[in-house]
Amino acid sequence: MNTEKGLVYPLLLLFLLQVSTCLDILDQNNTIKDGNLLLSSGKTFALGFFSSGNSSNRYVGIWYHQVSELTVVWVANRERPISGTSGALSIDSDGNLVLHETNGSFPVWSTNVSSASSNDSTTARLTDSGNLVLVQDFSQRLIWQSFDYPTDTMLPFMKLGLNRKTGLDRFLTSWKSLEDPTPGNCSYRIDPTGYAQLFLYKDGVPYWRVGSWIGDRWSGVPVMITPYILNVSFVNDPDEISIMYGTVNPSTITRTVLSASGSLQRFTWHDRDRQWIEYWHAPMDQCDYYGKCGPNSNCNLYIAGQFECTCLPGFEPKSPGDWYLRDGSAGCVRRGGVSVCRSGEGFVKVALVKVPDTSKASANMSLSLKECEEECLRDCSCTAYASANESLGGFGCLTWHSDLVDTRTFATTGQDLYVRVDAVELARYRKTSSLSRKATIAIVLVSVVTALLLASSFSYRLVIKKRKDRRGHNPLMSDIMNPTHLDGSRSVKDPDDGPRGNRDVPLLDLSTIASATNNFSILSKLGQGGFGSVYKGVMDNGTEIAVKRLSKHSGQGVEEFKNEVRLIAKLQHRNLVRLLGCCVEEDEKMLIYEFLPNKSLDAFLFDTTQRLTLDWRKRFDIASGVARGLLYLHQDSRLRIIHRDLKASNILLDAAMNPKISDFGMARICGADQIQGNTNRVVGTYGYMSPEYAMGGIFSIKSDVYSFGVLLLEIISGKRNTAYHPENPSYNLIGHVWELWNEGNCEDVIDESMGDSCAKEEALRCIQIGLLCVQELAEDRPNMSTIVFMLANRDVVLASPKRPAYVVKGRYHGGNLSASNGTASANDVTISMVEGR
Ligand SMILES: *[C@@H]1O[C@H](CO)[C@@H](O)[C@H](O)[C@H]1NC(C)=O
Ligand SMILES: *[C@@H]1O[C@H](CO)[C@@H](O)[C@H](O)[C@H]1NC(C)=O
Ligand SMILES: *[C@@H]1O[C@H](CO)[C@@H](O)[C@H](O)[C@H]1NC(C)=O
Ligand SMILES: *[C@@H]1O[C@H](CO)[C@@H](O)[C@H](O)[C@H]1NC(C)=O
Ligand SMILES: *[C@@H]1O[C@H](CO)[C@@H](O)[C@H](O)[C@H]1NC(C)=O
Ligand SMILES: *[C@@H]1O[C@H](CO)[C@@H](O)[C@H](O)[C@H]1NC(C)=O
Ligand SMILES: *[C@@H]1O[C@H](CO)[C@@H](O)[C@H](O)[C@H]1NC(C)=O
Ligand SMILES: *[C@@H]1O[C@H](CO)[C@@H](O)[C@H](O)[C@H]1NC(C)=O
Ligand SMILES: CC(=O)N[C@H]1CO[C@H](CO)[C@@H](O)[C@@H]1O
Repeated sequence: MNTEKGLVYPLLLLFLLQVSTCLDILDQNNTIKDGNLLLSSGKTFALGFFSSGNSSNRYVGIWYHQVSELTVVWVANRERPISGTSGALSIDSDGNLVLHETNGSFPVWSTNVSSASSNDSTTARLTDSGNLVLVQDFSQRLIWQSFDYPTDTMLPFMKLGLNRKTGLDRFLTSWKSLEDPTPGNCSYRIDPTGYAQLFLYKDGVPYWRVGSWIGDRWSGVPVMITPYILNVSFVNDPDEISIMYGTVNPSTITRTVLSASGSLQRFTWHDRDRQWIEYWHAPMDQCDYYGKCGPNSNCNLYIAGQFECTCLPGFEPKSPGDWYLRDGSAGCVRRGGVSVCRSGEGFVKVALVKVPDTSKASANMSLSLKECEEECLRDCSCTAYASANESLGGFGCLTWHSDLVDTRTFATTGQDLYVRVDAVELARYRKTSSLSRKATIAIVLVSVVTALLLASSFSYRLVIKKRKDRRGHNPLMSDIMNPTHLDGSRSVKDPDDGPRGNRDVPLLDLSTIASATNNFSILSKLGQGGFGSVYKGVMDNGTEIAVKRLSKHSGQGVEEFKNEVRLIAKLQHRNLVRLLGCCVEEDEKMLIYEFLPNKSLDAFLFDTTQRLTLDWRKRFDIASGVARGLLYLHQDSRLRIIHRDLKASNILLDAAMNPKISDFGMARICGADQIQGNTNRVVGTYGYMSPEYAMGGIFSIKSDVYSFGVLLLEIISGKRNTAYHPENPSYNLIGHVWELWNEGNCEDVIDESMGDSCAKEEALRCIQIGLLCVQELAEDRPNMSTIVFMLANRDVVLASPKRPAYVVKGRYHGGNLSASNGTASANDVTISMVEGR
């Protein structure tokens, strides 16, 4: 009897839960019991009771009603869960929303608005943006809303920030763990002190500084990757200081979550895959962590992908011993024995930075940058200045009067910070900057000459700017580059590695490789590339490997080579070929990769019979995989690798036809001198090269985006970019696609051999994405995260592509030459210096 009862009861309960009542509104006459739901009018959101993880604790929360995965965006009683299913949410006689555990007992949770108790009754309703609102029936006055009490999720149209009138401060607080809604240790809020900033705090101290709103973005987020998804409105007036996001496309389902571990993540719901896709997260790299390098110091990422602390101009390490041991946290102090007060001092510009913490800075929006300098110079306590708002070419004045904390450099976008230095330091910088100005002029001249050469002859002579060797200038850097303990050891180890990523790269003997490849016999040879030959090998244990034997004349030293390999070997992603080891012996340098039995993408795509095996779905998956691999190289890996030679023959396919990018990081491994290779050409393949790269040797992540665009168009069309000239021999595939695009005949581009498998609309979208990638101006091209997002989300409205650039043999079809070279100068040269290493 007993056992039967025990069985029937849960079944009954289950039944009750399934036939749960759904309400539209909650008023004095009804109650939401455990199992009932309150739905928003468009049924987008639901409010009800839920449990999380294995716990039997019940919480009242709001979640997406139409998303198949239970995704809670708000919790009422996060601090006081209900232990059984006896909870009930109702409106009490005061007009407040109250949650009772059992009838009549003291409420577990309440909206607790004192002014609710009036002669006017109230009604609670859930809006389609996920806001639970409590409104007086007669006056229609909003007396309470859940958007004012956010938990860990920020939804579109929800405001974060301070209402200066009422003192209400809205901020996110993480859950305690993935399964426990109790408030955790992380928060995300606006700090209004000084020049207001947005912060992510962990355990009450700053963890990541998002920075100030500087007109079009946050100072600590170099690229707003969101314009396709979210638009931001920032308000700072006497009434309030707040931010709010709106969705550009109303049908996009997106949320921003502060995870229990302190990561701010943005997701969109991808209906086809029935999953949330993260399209952005922060903090993203070492330099994002607040004050990583201590005061008066600057954190850089770009050299060897590691972070590097450098003292700001005029400062020196406070604790040189720690500094050499790569602990920069003590920061820097002003060089001893110098005066920066009325003794010929001045300012040195530090470009492309996230300006220091402004919570103690003063702002005066009515000053220009020039006036700002004068103001700062006049005041001996002023340590630095910068413009406060980057809109309209920069205006407003920020001045710092104490330590400069949490400065970092970005690769592509950043502000200029002017740091006060003494007269001697100033003279030193004046000298170097006039030198570098000369260098810039030389580069522009070289580019123009190159362009002329290109235009007048059919031969390509590509010039790569000689990178300045910055090594040795910095103690940390030399430590990375000359790790003495490597000598004689049989494996290359990263001294910086934490316990997690501690992976040694095996150093293999030349004899082992020789025997695996039959002494590099011609029969084992798989191919020949710009960097050397590739052989197939079989190790004694039967493992198949691919051996890349680099051509001998590389300007790089052995240790340097090993270091690069060590770094590259750490990149792991399902869309990258895995580097298994290396071999350095007798002026031989070899890289050992996993062997992939299927051939490269070009062998399928451009072969009349093989291409039949590539239906649309496969092609789309290959393109998406390549995009994700490239995104990882650009953004998610610590190294920020620019591939520079992305093309169909560098995309290998595994047994399941998953794409794997090969040859990434070759420019690093081989050193800059190797870039020109033995064929007198820049690394990179004609047809895949962006104009700024082909013409001026200027490469950036946007050059890879260009190559990706070409690849995408090739995948859709099944035709090589270079080999395409039906009517007009001077046109390549891009020119052809662009022509059809303008005529509205893009369907003609799609490879017929895909037959009915082709989802025409999706293919047309991909063509548009491809055209966006090959736009003439690098800044117009989307970055890889946007591309991944656009590929994954069919609802995203795509921009209209502008005219592409197509470089064909001997001719450059695009805007006028001087303009494209002129705009490429200052910033892009910086990019090549910064990212080229
Ligand atoms: C509740 O029910 C009573 C009696 O049916 C009705 O008079 C009253 O208007 C209802 N109140 C609300 C807020 O609907
Ligand atoms: C939840 O229960 C399952 C099965 O009993 C167990 O494997 C899992 O580890 C539990 N999860 C947590 C967070 O306790
Ligand atoms: C309501 O607010 C008062 C004071 O602000 C507080 O003492 C009380 O505990 C609150 N009640 C609930 C249910 O939160
Ligand atoms: C409630 O009382 C206020 C005055 O205290 C009055 O102005 C208002 O009309 C009343 N509302 C209702 C619905 O009776
Ligand atoms: C939160 O902070 C407290 C005190 O600083 C600490 O004991 C606890 O481990 C932290 N919890 C998490 C999840 O980090
Ligand atoms: C920056 O300037 C622009 C243009 O005047 C303005 O719209 C924006 O609100 C300003 N931002 C701040 C934070 O002052
Ligand atoms: C975002 O863009 C949409 C459409 O362009 C617009 O309706 C909305 O007001 C904008 N929202 C914000 C917060 O700027
Ligand atoms: C900003 O600078 C102007 C010109 O120097 C000055 O008149 C004004 O008082 C300053 N404003 C603030 C808030 O300091
Ligand atoms: C009026 C009413 O239903 N009271 C119940 C409240 O809950 C307790 C225990 O859960 C019951 O014993 C009461 O009968």
